[in-house]
Amino acid sequence: PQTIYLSEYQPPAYLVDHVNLRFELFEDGARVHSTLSMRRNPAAMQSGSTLELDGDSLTLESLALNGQSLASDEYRNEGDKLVIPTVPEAFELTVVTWIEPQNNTRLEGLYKSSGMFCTQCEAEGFRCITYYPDRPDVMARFQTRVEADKSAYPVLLSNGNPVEQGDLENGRHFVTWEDPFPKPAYLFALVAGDLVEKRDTFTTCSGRNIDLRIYVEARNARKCDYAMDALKRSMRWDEEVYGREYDLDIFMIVAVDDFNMGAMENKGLNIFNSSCVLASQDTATDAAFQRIEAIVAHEYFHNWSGNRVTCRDWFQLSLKEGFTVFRDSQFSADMGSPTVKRIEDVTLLRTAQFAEDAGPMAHPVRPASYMEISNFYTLTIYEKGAEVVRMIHNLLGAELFRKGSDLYFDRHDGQAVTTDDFVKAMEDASGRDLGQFRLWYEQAGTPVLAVSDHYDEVQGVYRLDIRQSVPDTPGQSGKKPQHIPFAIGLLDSEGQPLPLNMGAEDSNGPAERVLELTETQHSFEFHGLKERPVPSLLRDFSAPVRVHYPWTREQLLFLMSHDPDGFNRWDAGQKLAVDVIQSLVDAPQGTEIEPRLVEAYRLLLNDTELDQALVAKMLLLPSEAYLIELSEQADVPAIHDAREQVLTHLAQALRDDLLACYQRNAGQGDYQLTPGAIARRSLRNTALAWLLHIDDKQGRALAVEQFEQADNMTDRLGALRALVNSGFESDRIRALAEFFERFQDDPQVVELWFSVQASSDRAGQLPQIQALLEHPAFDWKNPNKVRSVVGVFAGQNLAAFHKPGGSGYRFLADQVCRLDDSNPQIAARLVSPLTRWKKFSPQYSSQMKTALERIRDKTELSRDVYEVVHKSLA
Ligand code: B3K
Ligand code: ZN
Repeated sequence: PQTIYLSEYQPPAYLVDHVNLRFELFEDGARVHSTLSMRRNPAAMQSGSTLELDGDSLTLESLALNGQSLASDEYRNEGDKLVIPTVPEAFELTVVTWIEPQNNTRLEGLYKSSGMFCTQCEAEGFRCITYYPDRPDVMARFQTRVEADKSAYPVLLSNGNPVEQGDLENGRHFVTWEDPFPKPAYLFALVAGDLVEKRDTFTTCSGRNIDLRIYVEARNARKCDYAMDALKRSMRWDEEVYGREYDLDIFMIVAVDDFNMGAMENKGLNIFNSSCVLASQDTATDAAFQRIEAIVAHEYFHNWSGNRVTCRDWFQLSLKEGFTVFRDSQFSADMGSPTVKRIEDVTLLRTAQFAEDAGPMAHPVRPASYMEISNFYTLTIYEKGAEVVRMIHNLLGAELFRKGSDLYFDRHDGQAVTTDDFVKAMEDASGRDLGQFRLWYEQAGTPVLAVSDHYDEVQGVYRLDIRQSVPDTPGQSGKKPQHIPFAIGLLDSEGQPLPLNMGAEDSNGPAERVLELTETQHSFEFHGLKERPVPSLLRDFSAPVRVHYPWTREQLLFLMSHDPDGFNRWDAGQKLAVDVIQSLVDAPQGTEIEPRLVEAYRLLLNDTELDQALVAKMLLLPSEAYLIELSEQADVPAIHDAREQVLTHLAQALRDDLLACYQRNAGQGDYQLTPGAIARRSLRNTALAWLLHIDDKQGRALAVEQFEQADNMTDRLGALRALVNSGFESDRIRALAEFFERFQDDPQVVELWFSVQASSDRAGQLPQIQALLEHPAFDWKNPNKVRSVVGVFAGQNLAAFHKPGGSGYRFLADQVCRLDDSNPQIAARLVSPLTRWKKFSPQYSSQMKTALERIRDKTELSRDVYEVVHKSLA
């Protein structure tokens, strides 16, 4: 496969002003008639008059230029390109292609899912529909006529507004849609199916009434309310916080069962993976509701950050994704608890994005090259990209940031632009120089801050010395220091914030400062301190960096109960737990477990004053994945055992406190989705999990009762999970069977059922995983099912996956090879746990490498898997 370079970007040679599409949908295929009004791009760099269009898996039926059919020697069909050597300055091109959506297992372009037709065109799916300059900097107005059998496909949708509809011969009908906004082809969408619609309206800030519709299969009609509510809140929020009003008369969401990603922001017609939009109290967990709220918001926010202003090329993907993730996380923070949202975002970032940034696929937020763009929908583009925008927000302050975003939308409305254009708008609006800051887009790798401190008793001066380094990553070494906002505070021995006086004469300095690091080495002095302070570093995780500071357990315990920064309070607890667990890895049997950790958790369990949502988060031990990420040469079973040992010890020592916590937070009144109610459910389910972890009899009775009586999925699943992970084998088997029996007709719940087992080291050992793949409810063609068994096993059941002997690795390699032929995008994503092979101790890494080689040697490897495997082995 070829590598594509940002440095080789050239503007398109031809532009498309208008696209007229007509789809004839049939059971054995679809005929696509496309008429493109094109003209030479005045900004084109190359001379000549050759037109090249992209195509993939298309059968060309006819081709005409300005109404004249082209003879076979007037064009070349090169498989993935259609080349017309000579075209006029402006012309109309008519192309007819035949495609087979019913056989499309890649789920890119037009395909069928549970009997309906739907599309996924980002990044390069439109070329699977018709020949087209399939690149985001070609923006055109689309008119789309969809024709299909009326009884099988009563609902026919595309982007924009419906302008005409009617009946045709043979029981067929059509609807024509017109999208007034020029858009790149990746935002095109079409849906045809037997769907019911849930309607609502939204009145915009300028008083326009928008027709809102969610389309689902009839059986899901009762599962749309939450998404609709989230949509309306998102629309209001984007008006209030960003001044962005919706622009079409109608906004539609469609739920689709077979979908490679979470959702897609097609103009006016968002298509969602069912699991990211459908929810009801009895079928969706609190986490699922929150995910739905975030994704509905995310896709809606793309209407401005992505659609009205789009990407010039795919190297700029973070322009829309990083910014939009930042926007949706601000929204979620505003809807619930900001601290908890921050903890969740940072947990994902530090566990998975830091790992990506330290592995063979590490790439900058704005990559310089790729083979397959689908592989670059990564945590770095999304989550690190969002952190970069967040730092700009914090450096500028909310007001100037808003000025900057207004300028950006204003200046670039209707254009396809670059991350640099975004930064420039922020600079121009604020007057700040973000020159060095731009390195965040160019340099891969997580910067490391080595911090040490010194206290001069006589002078009353406390000094922080900070050394910055950015690690080498594939293809990049010798990096420059980056511009890092480093938020800090200092506490006295009572836990009171101290004024940060940076000059000897200062007094009454602020309690928190953002130190701006721009050099390799900085020293900061704080004056007028009567005692050695406790530092609170990188408050609220002000930058996506690793901080190394020689924390003592006393300091961490102190911060855990005193830091006014909620995030750092949580983080101190995590650091302490990490330290305790790490000290047990490979320690002799019977090594004492830090008694102060137990006491800290006891305090937490009984703390009814502190925000319960924060308490719920603080009680969760750092995950195995995070512990692996922090270690040099991970021995997963050893890490797993050490963590289990701590959990067992805590549960035994705190048994009565856990029971009390459970009772105190037991179900009260109606199910609510407020942060307080969510926190209560989280607390009681954590307590239950811990009690069952030590096979507590009373805990077992509570779990069985909760499992049977629960009026919501969070509690039912919490009880199921606790039972499944306990030693009560007959309860586990019975609960799993009952759960399946009850919910077998609901695919979203069946996915939960699969993943509870696949993530459990009791119910998810390899033979059990293999049995799940044979289960009648499992379906290789459905990405959610594949993820909930294979993905969850390799990504969350780490001790089972890394079982000595390498059986887990061989298993994953086999599944990747099997999926590569049908769905390369999903196959490439599944490889990810193997790509980090260098991170593990030799007995594991050599077998992981062997598994990668097995995949490499498969015949006819897709470009997607090829890139990931070859880069990992390089
Ligand atoms: N933009 C889509 C992702 C499409 C991925 C294509 N491989 C969803 C989102 O980020 O909103
Ligand atoms: Zn997005």
